[in-house]
Amino acid sequence: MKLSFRWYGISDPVTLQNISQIPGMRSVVSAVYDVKPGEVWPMDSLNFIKDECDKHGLIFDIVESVPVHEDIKLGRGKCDEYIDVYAENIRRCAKVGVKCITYNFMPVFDWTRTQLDKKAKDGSTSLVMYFEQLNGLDPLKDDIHLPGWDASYTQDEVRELIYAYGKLGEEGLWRNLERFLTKIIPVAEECDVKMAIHPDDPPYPIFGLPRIITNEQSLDRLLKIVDSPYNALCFCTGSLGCASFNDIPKLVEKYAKADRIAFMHIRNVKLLDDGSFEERAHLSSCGSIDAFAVVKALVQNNFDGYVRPDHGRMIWGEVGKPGYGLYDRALGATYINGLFEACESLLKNK
Ligand code: DNO
Repeated sequence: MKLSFRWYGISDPVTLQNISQIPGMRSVVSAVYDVKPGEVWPMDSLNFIKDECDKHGLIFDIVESVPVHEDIKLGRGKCDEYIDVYAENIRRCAKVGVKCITYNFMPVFDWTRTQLDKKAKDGSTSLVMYFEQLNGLDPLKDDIHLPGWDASYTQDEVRELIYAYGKLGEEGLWRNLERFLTKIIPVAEECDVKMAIHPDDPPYPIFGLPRIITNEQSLDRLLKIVDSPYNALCFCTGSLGCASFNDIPKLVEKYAKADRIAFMHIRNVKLLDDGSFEERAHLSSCGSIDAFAVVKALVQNNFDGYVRPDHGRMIWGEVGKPGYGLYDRALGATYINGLFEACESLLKNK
């Protein structure tokens, strides 16, 4: 496996030097953040990230994310033009050595949480999603700004998009994903860049918006749209794992065996009785995900893709981007290294 760490660029309080000091760290996961969805990424910006990583002995070979314009997801407006721009961005990323691009096909919003700084008994804080905080909110009526949502939309734009997605429905969204992938994957193949779709987080509809990358059936359907190793998964244990219908180690085993996982996001969540969840430390005993079983399934299937520790808690007084501080993610990386070392040596000596 190739260990990686997400870096939000030069303004990230977590520096590349910090990242390079984490044992076993190989790759940097980053993106061009100052360009809107649907626009071409300047080569200068990509080269800048690459050069900065080079200086620190790290490799910039994963992008997370090249965002998919809402017109592509809705199959309207300048959809085809935006798909061409997307293809050009794949080519440009490939030019600086990128081998994997993560994206998602979630309508309007990326991940959804109701609070970003829920304090645990030990004083650490983490991201949580409590249904009791969500219920009763109606985005068509209320002025809602949930943490993590793109603040660049006005409330009227959000309402218009929610109506449009309501009309489109799940099958419409699948159709548009198919149109996107059948054009994009041949370019990815040509450029030797694996496209890794991130599952919907959480993997069920929120506010009636369709969500389609949610469970085994939908992952199978997605992979069949274009049956190519370049049409791959970013398997996020925390996103798929916050619904009790997903058996995470079983799914990892299935898709690792089929060689369709390009990128693993490893983190832990604690599922609560009403379906709410809290993000927890990476260690299996801290939450509902069996990280050992996940890593064992990867090692048994000779997984050689990318892995990154995902959201960490805020600990030791760190101030920074919720989920993306240095300390708890570095602990996660070290834990992941330990699991891989143990599983690899157990398997070798068997
Ligand atoms: C959350 C991340 C997601 C992910 C995108 C990929 O922290 O896992 O925002 O980067 O969904 O497009």
